Amino acid sequence: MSQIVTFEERDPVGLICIDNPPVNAIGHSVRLELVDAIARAQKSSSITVLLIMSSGEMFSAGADISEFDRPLGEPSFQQVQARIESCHLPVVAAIHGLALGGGLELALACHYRVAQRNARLGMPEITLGIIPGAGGTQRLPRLIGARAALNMMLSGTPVSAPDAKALGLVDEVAEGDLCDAALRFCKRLVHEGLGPRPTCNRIVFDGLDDTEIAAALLPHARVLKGRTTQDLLVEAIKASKLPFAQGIAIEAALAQKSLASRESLALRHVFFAERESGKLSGVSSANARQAQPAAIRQVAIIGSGTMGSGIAIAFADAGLEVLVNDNDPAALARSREIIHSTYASSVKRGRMIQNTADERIGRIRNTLTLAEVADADLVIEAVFEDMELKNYVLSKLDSFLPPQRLIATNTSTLSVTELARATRHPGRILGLHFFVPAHASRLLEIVRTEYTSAESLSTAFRVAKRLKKNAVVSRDAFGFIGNRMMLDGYFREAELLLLEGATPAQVDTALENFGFAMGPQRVSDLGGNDVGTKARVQLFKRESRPDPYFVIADHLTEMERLGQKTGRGFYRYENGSREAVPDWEVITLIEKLALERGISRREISDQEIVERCILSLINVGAIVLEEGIAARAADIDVVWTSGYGFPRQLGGPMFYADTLGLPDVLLRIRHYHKTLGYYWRPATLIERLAAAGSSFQQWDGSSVSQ
Ligand code: T1G
Repeated sequence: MSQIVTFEERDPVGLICIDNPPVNAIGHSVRLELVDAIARAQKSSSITVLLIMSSGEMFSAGADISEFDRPLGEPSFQQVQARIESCHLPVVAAIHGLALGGGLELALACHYRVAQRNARLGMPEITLGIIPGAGGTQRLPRLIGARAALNMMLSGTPVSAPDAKALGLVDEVAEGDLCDAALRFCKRLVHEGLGPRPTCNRIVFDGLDDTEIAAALLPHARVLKGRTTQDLLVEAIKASKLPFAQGIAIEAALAQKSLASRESLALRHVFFAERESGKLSGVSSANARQAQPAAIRQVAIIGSGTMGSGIAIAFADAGLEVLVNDNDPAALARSREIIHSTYASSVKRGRMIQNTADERIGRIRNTLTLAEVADADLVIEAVFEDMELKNYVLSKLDSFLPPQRLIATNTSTLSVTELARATRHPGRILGLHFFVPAHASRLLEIVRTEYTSAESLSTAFRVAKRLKKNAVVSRDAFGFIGNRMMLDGYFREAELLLLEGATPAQVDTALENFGFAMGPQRVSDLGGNDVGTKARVQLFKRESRPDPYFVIADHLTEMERLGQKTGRGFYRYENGSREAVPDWEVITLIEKLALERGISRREISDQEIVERCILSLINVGAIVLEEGIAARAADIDVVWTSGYGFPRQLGGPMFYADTLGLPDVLLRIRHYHKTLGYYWRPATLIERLAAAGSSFQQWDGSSVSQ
């Protein structure tokens, strides 16, 4: 069995190195071998200081998350750390790349820490719905204070090595080769006669009263909405004031509680779902898996509207050269303004320094000449949503770009198959469906057709990874995955509830209390009701839908109530504010539309609103799986949690359905099928899984293995 933890003597230093690719996760075998290496070091007569470091990309991404669903084998983290902390030799951790979660906690148990200048150190456990469980809530406050420790653990965002030094988290920021710098540091310790310095013996130098805790929680309120992990975290950090043994016992109990929580099960599901969805292996045959992605250095965007400009920013942010083409100089000028103002607001919000903004803007060039995109490694068409225009652009590109060069369309409604079929090389055409705002939304739907080649798919996956976006493959169909479920399920039901008596504010509030970042009517007003109407007109060229299907939104568009951009939509927006004010004119319109359709209006409970909107989402999601449009239920969860604001702590609509239990889900869907009509016909997949006592997760396991 290959060793993942090695030990060598470099007198007077004992060098322990972790080598567990890809992220040096500290799983059971790493803990076992660490204890063994420490024991060997302690037996050695020649070494007087111990150095722990890792090879590969990073120090460690923490505990092995894939081990969480089973009892953790001995030695535990605490046992490994006790060996380090009580070691009679001074123990130094040398940190490069990332030291996250249990990885940082391992370093905290060491007596000294040296970090490479570009290293980053963080406690991201809260993003997994857990609290640090390897002493982090007890040792970090002892090093940097309770307030700073709470902030680091609430944000989950790593700090840079220089900031860590300023906080007192690391003792030295190393320049140049880390191993050399760390060995020098160790020898200096020996020379200066500096011995072990157990972190557990330190005292927390500051306190945390309720005002400070509330102040610390405030900046994270939006991200932590509907979450509970932060409460356990505060309790654990408060315990750091107690003697270490007591505090660590309290942390262990709270960590166990967080690990068993539904919130953590859901967030861990999303963690792995996001990693699985981005793999070709999940969506193609064995030989296709060998397909080599093309190298992408320069990207060209055809069409400089809002989406085109946002996509250009996304690629510039990823370090690529971008060429934006449009045949309208005024449009190119407007695009430039959008790009400049987007970066200006990032600088203003302190998310980026001016130099970086200038450098990225500098990477985006405009051209009026289509032929100039010939050297681009990838060309993305983002012109107006019109089949004829897109066909013209793709045929033009197809006529002069080399046959293997990937051409993508950013269409959200049109048939990618039809667009591909109109070219000479349909295999190199696919959809790259970005979401508004294209530079910030984490979701990218990769739309494949029956022609799409494995090379094109593999290149698209590489592009998504480079853009740090969650890629999800959709077969080409009406609305792909996300919009299909939104239109035929979630938003549709929201509109019908309005016709039956609920108000826009009631529907939005009910779903925001459920956990959505923003309710459907407010989202529609933000994106523009006209955008929805135009998209449906295009979609209906593929498949139609019977009335009432978005009659309210389409009437608002006719009335020029387009949403925030016109100050009136489902709500009124006074003087350009984003605050949604209910508007009786809309209620009057809804009452009229309901009367015309013989729909009787009644009191509707928030519970019914949430149930109907979420169950319709789940039901259409199951149909999308049945039709093979999405490959996995977990992919649908990635689409909705990273692109449509579905609460991550519920795991996405399909995972949520599993937590409700498919037999109960089916029962309620059948109830609505009886009371509301045909479009609530239960998906066969739900009927099958419920009858078999199975779940979407099990279905994924079986379907992927097919
Ligand atoms: N455990 C197990 N597998 C992990 C892992 C981990 N901690 N981190 C990454 N992987 C796998 C991942 O699934 C993927 O596998 C591969 O590594 C590459 O990851 C006790 C309890 C480090 C920033 O929350 O944020 O410590 O798909 O595709 O984009 O208190 O991974 O190839 O088979 O994401 O370069 C706390 C989680 C754990 C960090 C790298 N740590 N990881 O991103 O690569 S809880 C975290 C990340 C803990 C203690 C507690 C990212 C990354 P595969 P990747 P990347």
